[in-house]
Amino acid sequence: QDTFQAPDYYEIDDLLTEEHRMIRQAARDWVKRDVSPIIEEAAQKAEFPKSIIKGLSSIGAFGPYIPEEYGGAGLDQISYGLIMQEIERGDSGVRSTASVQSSLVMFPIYEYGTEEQRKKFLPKLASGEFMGSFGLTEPDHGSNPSGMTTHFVDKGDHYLLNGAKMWISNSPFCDVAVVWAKSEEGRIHGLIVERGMDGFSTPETHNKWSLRASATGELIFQDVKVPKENLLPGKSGLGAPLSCLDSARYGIAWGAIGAAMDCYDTALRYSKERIQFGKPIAGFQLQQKKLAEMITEITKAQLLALRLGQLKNEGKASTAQISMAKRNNVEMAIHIARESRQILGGMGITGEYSIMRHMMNLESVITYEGTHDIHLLITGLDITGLSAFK
Ligand code: TGC
Ligand code: FAD
Repeated sequence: QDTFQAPDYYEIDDLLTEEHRMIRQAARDWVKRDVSPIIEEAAQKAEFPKSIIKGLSSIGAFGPYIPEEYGGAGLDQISYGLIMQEIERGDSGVRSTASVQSSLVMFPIYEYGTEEQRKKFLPKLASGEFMGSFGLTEPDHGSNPSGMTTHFVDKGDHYLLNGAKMWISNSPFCDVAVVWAKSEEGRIHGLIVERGMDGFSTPETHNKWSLRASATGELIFQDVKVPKENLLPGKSGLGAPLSCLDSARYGIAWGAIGAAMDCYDTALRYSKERIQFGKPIAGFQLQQKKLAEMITEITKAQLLALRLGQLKNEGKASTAQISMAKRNNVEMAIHIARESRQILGGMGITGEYSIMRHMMNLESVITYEGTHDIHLLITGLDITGLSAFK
């Protein structure tokens, strides 16, 4: 890892500000110091490394763009992207933890919460004192969250919540969960459910081959009494959780570049050092084709992410544009991980190198936050005006 150089084939760094570069460097240094040395063992043991929580907070990864008065880092969208890129260079599961905390928990509380909710939860989420999870997916409703059955009933002084969420990042250790559930009228609302509420449990999902250093689990609600002040009043309907996904998907579009960079960098260095048939394998045309295609795809992905960041900063990025970047960049990364793995031959399957871990992680990343197929259909709808979902 010591020799890691971030590929910058098109001098994209020149388009960043000094502040962007400093923020990226701080994140990169932290990943190198506190994540890279421990992450392989954590993944092998399938344990979430709680030791990283403080560091994630210190580099601004919890609420990068949430205003400082609520504990956030008050940064722009490109800084947010660069932080996600550096974290995912370390591990997609670590980036997941940050994505959920920032875009799926802090964002809805900031955007749709009351001032009391903001003050109560955001500073503690920003510092990592509270960890959050986001419950949208259910056992029978993944790509089609509008069909969710988790629901709540108005009981006068509280809501009574019943149902179950599945595949929830951070659930096993979360202090708070932003949960999407239907009212008696069938309208989707966000509720803040707190650990310790009777009837609320968070069993962990075991035996994953992917995102092993991230804790995934369920959120189960059995007659949970949720105080009325825990409803997010600012927005209802499926658009509320989908707008959170816009923010998280944007971060993933950058994050995937980090995983791809790490795989490319590892494969490039290995191929120059590994001698077969009397010369470095980097000198063989088939290996050069792989490496040349990798740097080309990374460069295209960097440009896509940066332009999207500019649009986001201007408040102009559409859901469809974000969706395209998430889909393209994650597919790019998973392809590069697979090609890099081959360049390392047998060594590529070991934990001595990060590639196989990235490759397995990216199988989740290409599925969560909308599957690759769903994102193709979002673009399809955008360019044809015809919905192919239903
Ligand atoms: P559709 O009819 O398109 O939309 C329903 C309503 O929502 C509005 N809307 C949006 N509003 C704000 N922001 C957006 N991005 C919005 N997109 C849509 C829309 O205008 C409509 O409003 P209204 O007033 O007309 O009702 O909804 P649909 O049921 O047809 O579904 C569309 C579809 C399939 C694209 C959507 O359901 C979808 O994206 N499905 C994929 C599900 C998904 O991504 N789940 C992610 C779960 S969270 C997760 O994976 C976290 S992993 C995190 C980690 O570990 O890093
Ligand atoms: P399904 O929706 O059952 O899809 C199965 C297959 O069918 C896919 O290939 C899909 O592309 C395809 N398909 C579905 N509908 C269509 C269609 N209309 N046209 C064509 N093909 C279609 N969710 C949360 O709410 N919070 C989290 O924190 C969270 N974290 C996650 C962490 C991990 C590690 C994983 C794996 C998932 C996580 N998810 C989370 C859930 C994730 O968002 C869902 O897995 C994802 O949305 C897909 O849903 P599904 O798994 O039910 O697949």
